[in-house]
Amino acid sequence: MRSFALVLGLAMACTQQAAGLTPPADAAPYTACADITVRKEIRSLSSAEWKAYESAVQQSQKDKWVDWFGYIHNRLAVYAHGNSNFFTFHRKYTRDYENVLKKYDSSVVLPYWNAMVDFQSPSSSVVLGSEYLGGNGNSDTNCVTDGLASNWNLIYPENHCLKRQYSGSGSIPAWHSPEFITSVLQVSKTYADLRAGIENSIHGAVHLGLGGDMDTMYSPMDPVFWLHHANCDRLWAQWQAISPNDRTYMYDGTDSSGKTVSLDDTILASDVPVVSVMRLGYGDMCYTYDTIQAAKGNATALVKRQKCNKSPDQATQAVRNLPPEVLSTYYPSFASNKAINPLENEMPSIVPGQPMAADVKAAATFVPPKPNEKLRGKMPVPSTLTNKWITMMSGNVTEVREIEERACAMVDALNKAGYLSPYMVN
Ligand SMILES: [Cu+2]
Repeated sequence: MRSFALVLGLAMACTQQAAGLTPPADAAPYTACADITVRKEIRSLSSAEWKAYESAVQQSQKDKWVDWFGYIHNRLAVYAHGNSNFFTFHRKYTRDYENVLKKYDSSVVLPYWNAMVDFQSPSSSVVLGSEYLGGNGNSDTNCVTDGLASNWNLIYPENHCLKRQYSGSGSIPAWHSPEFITSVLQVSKTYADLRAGIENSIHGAVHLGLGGDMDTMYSPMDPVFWLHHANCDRLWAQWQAISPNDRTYMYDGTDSSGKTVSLDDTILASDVPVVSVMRLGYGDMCYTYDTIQAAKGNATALVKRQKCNKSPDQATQAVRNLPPEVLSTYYPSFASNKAINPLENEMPSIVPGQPMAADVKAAATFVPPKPNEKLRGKMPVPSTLTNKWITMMSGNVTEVREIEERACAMVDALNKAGYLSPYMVN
């Protein structure tokens, strides 16, 4: 195994010492990054970007970094899940892995996977296709035999092949829609609200739906983990950016021991304070996301996608036309008549079935599918978390079930209103 000291050294070299506590948003103690890279949705990567990413990931596996990150995650299971450490730990941790990839190729930027747009039929996503991250494991052994992680042999916690075992006998049951996550972004008033809303919904559903290694505490060994966690991190960053003055340093709730969290808590495995990861674009957090950049008006990556797809405004309009009582319960920002803040709107222009831009030929001829009229009022309720998973995640069953009830009630309300999700095309 690669030396642990090297990893810690890398993590520490990339950060600075804490200079103060509870800084207001306009007085960050970390210096602004000279270069800020933009994490893009995986389907937006060019062929060259995809190849560079794939190659760096392969090398990180050969050099056993993948095993190392699996080991760290397993060791910190209780600390990092089911409490306020969830977002802060995983932000630092995914950044550390991205920094490892940059050692192989400094041009590499971690992509994210917006799994919500694939909610109706996750296993049909091109992201889980054999040219990209690969699909379900083999029916006998559950070993993944296609895609980026095809036939990966891992040594932690013992010698094994990378496994996936879709939870719906050969496919993945529906998970959380862009409509639900849009609602979570709009109704969450505190950091703790948002953490509970994301960790217990799409976060858990993707882990459980893919199964195999993703359904263990060494789940980072599956490359899907990083794209999925970048997506969760994006949702936090986007929520912060909605109201940066209040939310950049908003950190509340409790940690795994029940203690109220603080910005000067140390993030385990990296020894940096929480305050150092709160603000993207500062310290070692030299990245942002395409959706945040687009909201600020610098939208090159998104504009490209919108050219061939329907305007995201059309998708949003369908939600805005919901009855006022549904809007005020689930979409308070849409209910108030003010102009829509794109950061509060998780209805992207990516559509199910959309090919990777890296697949130049398929992308050029792609015709976005129309929503299936027969499914009007028939949005599926997202899958729920198992007790086994909640226990493994040190989750709070009451908190999880409350989020699940909200998800179910929202789907009911949308269906009663005769809503047809633009992402339901099958
Ligand atoms: Cu985790």
